[in-house]
Order: sequence, then C-alpha cells, then structure tokens
Amino acid sequence: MLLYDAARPNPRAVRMMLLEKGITVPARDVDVDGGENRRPDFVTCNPGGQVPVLVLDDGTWLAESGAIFQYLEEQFPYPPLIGRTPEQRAITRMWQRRVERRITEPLYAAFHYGPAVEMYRTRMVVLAECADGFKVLMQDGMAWLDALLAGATTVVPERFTVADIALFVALDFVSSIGWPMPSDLRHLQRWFRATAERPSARASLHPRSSQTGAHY
Ligand SMILES: N[C@@H](CCC(=O)N[C@@H](CS)C(=O)NCC(=O)O)C(=O)O
Repeated sequence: MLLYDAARPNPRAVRMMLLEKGITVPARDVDVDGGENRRPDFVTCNPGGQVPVLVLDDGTWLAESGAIFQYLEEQFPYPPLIGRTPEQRAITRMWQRRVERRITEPLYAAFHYGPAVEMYRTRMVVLAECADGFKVLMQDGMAWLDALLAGATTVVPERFTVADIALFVALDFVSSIGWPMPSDLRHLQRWFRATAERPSARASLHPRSSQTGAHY
C-alpha cells in the first residue's frame, strides 16, 4: 500500500487511524498547494482530485477517507475503530455520517469558501457568499453535538471510533487557524481535550505543522 498524504486534515485522519492501529504504511506527500492533486494524471486515478488516497497493493486507488477507514478496519480489525459486530459497525457509521453532515462538511465548506477561497477558486465552484452561512451551520452542529456529549468522552458511547478521529482533526484544524470552539460548549471542549491527549493525536501532526502553526 502507499498513502498519498499531505499537510491537510483529512490525510491526518488516516494517519491518526494508522497510529491507533499500530500500522505503518509508506507515504508520499502530494503538493496540494501546487495543485499536484488536480493534475490530469492524478484526477484520472482519483476523479475527486483530493487527498488522501490509499493505493492498494493491486494498484487500485482508494479515495474518500470514510472508504479508507473502512478498508483499513477490514484489513486490520484490531483494535476496532469502527466496530466488532454488525451492530457496532452500523452505529459507528450512523455517528460518522451525523458528524459529517452536521459539522465537518459545513466546516470544510466554510473554510474553502472563506479563508481559502482564493486557492480553491481555480479548482472548484466556490460560493464565497455562502461561507458565513456554512460557518453558522457548523456552529449549530457543534452546539447540537455538545448537548449529546454530556458525560461522554467519545462520540459513539464508550468506544473510541473513526467518528472521533474525523471530528477531532477537523476541529483541531479550524481551531489552529483562528476559529476556536465556542467556550460555552463545555462537553465538546472536554471531548476535544480527551481526544487531544491520545498519543495518536500529537503523533499524527504533519511535520509542516511546526512551521506553519496549523494543525493538520
Ligand atoms: N471527502 C474527502 C475530502 C478530502 C478533502 O477535502 N481533501 C482536501 C484536504 S483535507 C484536499 O485534497 N484539498 C485540496 C484540493 O481540493 O485541491 C475525504 O473524506 O477524503
């Protein structure tokens, strides 16, 4: 396998999962700032034009972090980060989807259409006029999850899962670029601190983080 990696949050999520599972996969950094991931040779293999990509041993390009999580879980089931049983796996996917829909998708849209709009303008349709609205949706999602996290340190009750990883890397990234979590979201803040204490959280930071100060 080969991981097409980058100093970006979604690739960090894959790095964090690999660390949690104790797996090492060779990785190569893609020059995202320079648009390597948008060049024809890359897009032919990954029409989504984004990272991460896990190239499998038979040469298949697997993109979308959720699909990569799934593949890694099936290849390396222990420790389980999606679930041991069909019920656990379904519950994790339910929470993963809720976290995406309510928080991480609006968060990344607010980032792409807001602070990063000049870079993304040449790559995709950007809706700069919607950036503030997506930020409101993101904050609404955070408040929604905050209430559900009362007394909990994981998104799926009592199991650390890929839902925690995907949410943590997104919130750590936006906090580091100046969008801190509202301080009144006490349960979300506690969940964040508990997740940040996992060795995989620090170890998954890209070396470039120490130069730029952004957490990815
Ligand atoms: N749905 C994709 C999103 C991947 C994504 O947003 N990748 C970003 C980095 S975090 C990227 O490649 N950005 C550069 C670009 O779009 O040109 C996933 O979950 O992997």
